[in-house]
Amino acid sequence: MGLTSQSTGIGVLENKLTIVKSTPVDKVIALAGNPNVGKSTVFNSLTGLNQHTGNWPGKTVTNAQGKYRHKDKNFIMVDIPGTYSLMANSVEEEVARDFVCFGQPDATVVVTDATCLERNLNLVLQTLEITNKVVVCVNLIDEAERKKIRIDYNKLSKHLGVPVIPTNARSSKGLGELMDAVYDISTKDITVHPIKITYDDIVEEAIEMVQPKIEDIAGEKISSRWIALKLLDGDNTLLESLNNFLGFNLLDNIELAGLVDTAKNIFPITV
Ligand SMILES: Nc1nc2c(ncn2[C@@H]2O[C@H](COP(=O)(O)OP(=O)(O)O)[C@@H](O)[C@H]2O)c(=O)[nH]1
Ligand SMILES: [Mg+2]
Repeated sequence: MGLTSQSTGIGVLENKLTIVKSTPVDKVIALAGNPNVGKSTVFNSLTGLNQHTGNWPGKTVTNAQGKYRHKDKNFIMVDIPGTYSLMANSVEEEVARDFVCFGQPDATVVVTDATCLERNLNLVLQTLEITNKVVVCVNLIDEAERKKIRIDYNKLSKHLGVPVIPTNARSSKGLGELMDAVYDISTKDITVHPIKITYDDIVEEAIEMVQPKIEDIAGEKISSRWIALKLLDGDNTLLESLNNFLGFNLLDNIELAGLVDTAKNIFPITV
């Protein structure tokens, strides 16, 4: 901000969400989560008065961005819409999915509710299909303690293959540790090994048919496995966003279009 401020357009749909960075090395962090898990409380505790709100470009969905400094770096926290899934069944889900996938955040924090963790893990697993750079925040631990729910965070972290940090956002407990994990994931070249969701053999074979070609065309900027799943599923809103992100129509590639058709014909599946 001020004289040193600079804006970076992040390609989300046709329009750009403007992320205001103070320096080029600022890290962009997406804050995802089911509704009512304390996402805004985490966001407000971290960013305080350093925030501004607007709408997502072309959408009547509120967007809040805020700045937080941790150690030697600035983090731009982006409060993406609260959703139960990233299946794009609503505008909120579409915006959330597009930001996690095409906004290229340096990390995504998925805030979850410790009192009903299992239900929240759905969004965590969906996010992990799109990106490796994930930190899971298990919030409302005071409520869970009150209900005598005990969670083995280390075990959960080992299972998921990404950091899992317990927090009580209302009292700011654990937020330092949360930002330590975010710092490490977004600034260091650490390799995480997130859990891989494997589907039925028939789906896996279909993915195998189309994934290498997608990787050839789209490179490493997006998860080719996830795009393969979505192409097989015929998810049109995703295709639109993907083509905008890439700057060309993926299925204009005749070889890929052929492979997708063949895979769909051989394996008539809905994933
Ligand atoms: N007890 C407790 N309440 C919390 C915690 N985090 C958030 N809350 C409360 O949970 C409610 C929903 O929080 P909010 O941040 O609006 O959730 P969001 O919908 O995910 O943005 C609010 O009343 C918060 O004060 C927490 O760690 N412990
Ligand atoms: Mg909120």
